Amino acid sequence: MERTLSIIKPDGTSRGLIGEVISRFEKNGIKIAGMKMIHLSKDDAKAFYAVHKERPFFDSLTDFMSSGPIVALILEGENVINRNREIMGATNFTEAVPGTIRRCFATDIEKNVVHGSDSPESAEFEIGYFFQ
Ligand code: 3AN
Repeated sequence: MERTLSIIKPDGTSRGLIGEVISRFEKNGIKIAGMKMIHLSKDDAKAFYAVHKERPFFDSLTDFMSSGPIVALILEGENVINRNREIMGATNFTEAVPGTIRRCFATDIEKNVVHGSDSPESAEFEIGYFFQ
């Protein structure tokens, strides 16, 4: 059994996609083991995305992630880190597999509705960031 962190980003919450995203996880047999709605400050977003601090999109990404409420979810299931990445689709929604969350709902490479941990190490850090 594995755990990962998913986030429904501000574009997802403001566009009424919370239920849609959660139902995709549950229909895939993934258990929701924790859930929190939070409005991150700019500093919170910078701390969460510290791994990207040298990237050119860091300032814009942290502005976006602190622009409205998000929903942080702990997902639990077998191989759930990789399964969640498959359900989300590629970072760039134009390259994402049809039927994935990002392909269906993302509007640009930044506003791509969901986040998901990409490794066991990042899952541990990211779950600990939101759920003490
Ligand atoms: P993923 O969320 O698919 O793991 P990362 O970790 O490379 O992608 O990037 C984190 C977030 O940064 C993405 N979800 C997206 O919102 C944003 N992002 C990634 N690449 C770009 C880019 N080239 N331009 C703008 N924003 C980006």
